[in-house]
Amino acid sequence: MGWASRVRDLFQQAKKVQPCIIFLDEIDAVGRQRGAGVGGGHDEREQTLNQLLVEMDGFDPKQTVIVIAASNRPDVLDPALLRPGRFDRQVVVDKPDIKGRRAILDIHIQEKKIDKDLDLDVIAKRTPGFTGADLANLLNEAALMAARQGKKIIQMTDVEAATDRVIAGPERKSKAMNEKEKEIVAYHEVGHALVAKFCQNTDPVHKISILPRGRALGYTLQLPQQDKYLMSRAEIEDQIKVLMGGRIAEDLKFQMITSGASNDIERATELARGYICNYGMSERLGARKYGKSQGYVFMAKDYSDHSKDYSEGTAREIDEEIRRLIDVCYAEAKQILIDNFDKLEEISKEILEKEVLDGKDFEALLSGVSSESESV
Ligand code: NHX
Ligand code: ZN
Repeated sequence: MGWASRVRDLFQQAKKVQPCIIFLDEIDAVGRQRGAGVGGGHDEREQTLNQLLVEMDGFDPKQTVIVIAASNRPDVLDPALLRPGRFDRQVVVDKPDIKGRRAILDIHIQEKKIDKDLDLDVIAKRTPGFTGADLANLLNEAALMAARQGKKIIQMTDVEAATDRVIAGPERKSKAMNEKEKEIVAYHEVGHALVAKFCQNTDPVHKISILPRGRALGYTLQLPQQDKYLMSRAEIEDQIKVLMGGRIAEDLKFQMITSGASNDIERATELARGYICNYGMSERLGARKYGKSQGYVFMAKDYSDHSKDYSEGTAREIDEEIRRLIDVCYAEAKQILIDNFDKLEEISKEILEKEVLDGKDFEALLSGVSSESESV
């Protein structure tokens, strides 16, 4: 039986057993705009889509069959699908906010044994940007961490370790690092953390680590105090300064720079491009969009096709402006690290010993109290 006749069959069955709901997941697989495929030859798919359109038209309002579909790409759907009488209402399901994450965590802990110290509010707060699937994965990882230690219940420390793993990748304890490189990593990370500390418009430092994880040899984690949906101009500028902080610290301490800052530089460049080309924040280039993006971001990967819709002269101006913005941020971050070089030294030495500092340790070192003397 072909797919078109299966669609017919599905709707016939639905009418027999009504009231019922037909749920079509990933509707874009069949519902993509017709005639858009390269080279055509999507006959089977078009017939399936046509059949679906026909069935939805043939709906008698007295019938109690409801059709719901889900897609991550509503923008590519055939407009015929979205006409009145078909899928005529769209419900946007965003990533969950802090309350949503709390509620989702509640569901996923049902089938798990957890310690009474597990604070779901704290976990919800520490996981901005996580989807429902990420949160389920987080608790599964936490359960594995607990099991690996022979524990029967999940504790807060397991969730903490699992969060790091989900955000930054698996720990690579076995990765042998020579002393010189460890030192470079330490200064690089503390460079990020100090610039973050001394900029006004950044999220607080939550953790600094020089234990290799995933592709990174070290990382500095900042966490927003609450869910945020907008970035101000000052926040973008400060974020670029923070990203430059790692490279600058290497340079100030060792009078040499390494390839390690590649990811920081890539992210800073993307921020600067967004600032100028998408958010209209550059005074020189004004509030205009530069470049047509067939915007589409899937699983945090940008598959946009950035096509040029400006002159060669403007292209040069954009390149100059990106460079100028990064240079200005670099200079400001450098001044912060020069002014605080003693702290860079002190905290880098501390992290070389401890390997991980949390936000509290970092703050304590900054105010000149060591965490040990505080806890005694
Ligand atoms: C390499 N890795 O590729 C080595 C193993 C500068 C102290 N030869 O900036 O680890 O150099 O603040 C996502 C996340 C590439 C994608 C991290 C792609 C890191 C990370 C290169 C620390 N922390 N760089 C950093 C780092 C490297 C890299 C990534 C990524 C280092 C730096 C990676
Ligand atoms: Zn870095």
